[in-house]
Amino acid sequence: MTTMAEGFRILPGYLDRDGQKSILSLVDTIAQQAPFTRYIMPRTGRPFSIDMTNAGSQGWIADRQSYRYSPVHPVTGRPWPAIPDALLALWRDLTGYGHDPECCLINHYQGDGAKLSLHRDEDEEAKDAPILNISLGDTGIFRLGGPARSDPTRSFPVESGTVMIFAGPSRLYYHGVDRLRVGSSRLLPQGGRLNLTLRRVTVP
Ligand code: MD5
Ligand code: FE
Repeated sequence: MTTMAEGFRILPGYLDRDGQKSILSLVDTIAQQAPFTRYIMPRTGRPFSIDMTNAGSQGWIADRQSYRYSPVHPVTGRPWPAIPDALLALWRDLTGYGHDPECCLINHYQGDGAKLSLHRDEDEEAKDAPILNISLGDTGIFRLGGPARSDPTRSFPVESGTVMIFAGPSRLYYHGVDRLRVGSSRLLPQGGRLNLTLRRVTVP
C-alpha cells in the first residue's frame, strides 16, 4: 500500500487473477441486465470515447442536458441491478466509511482512442465519502492532479487487479485516463480495460 497524495491510496495487485475473473463475471451479469451505453456529453453533444453502465440504486448518466445520477437505465428505463455483495465487502474492508455505496459506475475503455479527459467528480452530494476504484484488463495510464485544474499533474500506469481509494482531499482532485496500453492484458475476452468505481451519492 502506498500513500502518494492526501487521502489517496493505491494497492497494485490487490486482486489476484481469480479475484479479477470473479469481478469480471459480476460485470458480465450486470451488463446483461443494464447494457453498456455510449453517453453524449452535455453542451458539446460529443460522444464519450468509453462505454458505461452502473449497478446500484443510483447510476451515473450523461445526456444533452446534464451529468447526473438516475435510479434507472436511460435506454431500458429499468432500475440498475444491485451492487454485488463481493463489491460491498471490498468497500467495507477498504474504506472504513460507515455506509454502503449507492453507485457502482463501470467504464469500458477499448482501443487507441479511449480516454477520459481531466475532470473532477462532483455530481455526488456525499463529497466527503471516499471513492473506491478497481481496474481490470489492459493497463491504463492514469493522470492525477490536485484540487485546481491548473495544479501540476503526474501520470502513472494502473494495471489489472489494482485498487485505488480516493478519500479526504484527494476525493476532489482532478484526474483522468490518458490512454490504454492496448493489448497489455488478456483478462477481457473482448480486450480493453474495465474500471469500476464505488460511490456514495446521497448524504447518509
Ligand atoms: C477510470 N474513472 O479509471 C476513472 C477512475 C470516472 C473516472 O474518473 O469518473 O469514472 S475514477 C478515479 C477518481 C475518482 C474520484 C477522485 C479521483 C479519482 N481523484 O481525486 O483523483 O475510469
Ligand atoms: Fe472521475
